Amino acid sequence: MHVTPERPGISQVEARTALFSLGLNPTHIDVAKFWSDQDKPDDGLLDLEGFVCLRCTLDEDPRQTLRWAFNQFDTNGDGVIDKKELKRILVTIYDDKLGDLVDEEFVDDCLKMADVNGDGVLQIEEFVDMLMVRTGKDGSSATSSPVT
Ligand SMILES: [Ca+2]
Ligand SMILES: [Ca+2]
Repeated sequence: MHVTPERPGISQVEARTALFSLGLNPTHIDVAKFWSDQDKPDDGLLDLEGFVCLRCTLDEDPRQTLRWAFNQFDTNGDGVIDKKELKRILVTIYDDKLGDLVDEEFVDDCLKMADVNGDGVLQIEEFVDMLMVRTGKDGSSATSSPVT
């Protein structure tokens, strides 16, 4: 599954299939409940952010989910998140469709903060650490080993 700007979301059936392929085993009821929690009609489509949330609710290891999300956001598949891809992530996180908050400067600042090795793009570890800190699930130092 790959959500792209041309394809804004996935259906319940696709979400369940995608979760199976990721090694999870959600029931119809789990997925349907998530849909109703999100206030979506049964045939409504889930966007990428919603799917990441759905995965998080079913998965006990958020780092695994974030690694998976990294691959979804790496839309050109070069194995790193560049500035353009990061901008899309930030717009999603802050739900900033109007672009009031997420401007070039904001993206630059976030990139600078997260880009630990200074090569101008985000490697998977930098991406995971950035979001772990941002979501408050792991406030520990970015250089320590994962908290279990
Ligand atoms: Ca990329
Ligand atoms: Ca980097």
